[in-house]
Amino acid sequence: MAEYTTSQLLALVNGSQVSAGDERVRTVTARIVTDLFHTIEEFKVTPNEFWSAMKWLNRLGEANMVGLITAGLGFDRLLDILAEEADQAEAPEKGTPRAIEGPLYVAGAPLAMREVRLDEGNEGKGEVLVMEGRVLGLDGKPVPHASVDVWHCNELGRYSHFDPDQPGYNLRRRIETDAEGNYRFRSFLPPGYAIPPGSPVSELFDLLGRHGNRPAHIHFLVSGGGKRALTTQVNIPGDTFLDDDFAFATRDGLVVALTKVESSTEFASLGVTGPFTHVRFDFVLQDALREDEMIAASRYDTAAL
Ligand code: MBD
Ligand code: FE
Repeated sequence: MAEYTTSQLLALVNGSQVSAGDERVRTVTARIVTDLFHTIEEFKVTPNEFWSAMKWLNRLGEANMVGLITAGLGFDRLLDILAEEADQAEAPEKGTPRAIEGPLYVAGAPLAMREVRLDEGNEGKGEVLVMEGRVLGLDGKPVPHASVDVWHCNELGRYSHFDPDQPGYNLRRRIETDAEGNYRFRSFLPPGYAIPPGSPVSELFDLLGRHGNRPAHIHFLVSGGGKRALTTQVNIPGDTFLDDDFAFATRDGLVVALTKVESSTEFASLGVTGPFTHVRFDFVLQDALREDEMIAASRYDTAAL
């Protein structure tokens, strides 16, 4: 039995120990708990407010939306900025900029050699896009048989796997480049993304007075040749949210140039007959500093547990 002041309670929470535990986990947890104690005290957070927040956290997890709020509160971009700062000394030479993975990647998409119709089953859903280019090293040499994993949202801004109305791996493919590092695919110009209305994430965004829009983008996970695997996104120019992305994920150098083509026989193998939009984009991979950097894996696959 004991009576505690708030600071005595905090010391007990952070100091109780029956075994060594993990030093790093202890230290970081102690800091977070301390900051929260202080926030609750300083702002006189009421029990109702506190339990509303806890209820919200549970709903967030139930909705599998933790990865959406981390993006919206800037954590995903923060980790990228910190990774690049840490990189600065060891690998000052830069390839294609990285961009956040986001919460909507799914591993194991169907594999195609050199080219693919990413829009299979989505014909007529938007402006026809042909995107092509090469995977290169920093030395400008192609990376033969590189892997280009590509995914984007459907015409309603939703991603397969997370949207029950789409077939598995809709708008998700993996392309193996040819011996010269070439890839190409046909799809359609996707719209932007908006956080689902009526979700725990949109509730918080409403209370913060923020919008939940992302500009139109296409995701990539590129790897091969013993280079550092690259997670990135390209943006489609002209979008109103290009410099106002709720996930703070857009970057210079990742806005592609669109070329309108009236007719061409060059992409007959992709079923392109009428007018289409052409995009050329080369992915430049940096040298890997460590072996684990070569592995193309989603952030959740890489995470422990
Ligand atoms: C997306 O489509 C996305 O790319 C990110 C980073 C966050 C939410 C939705
Ligand atoms: Fe996305």
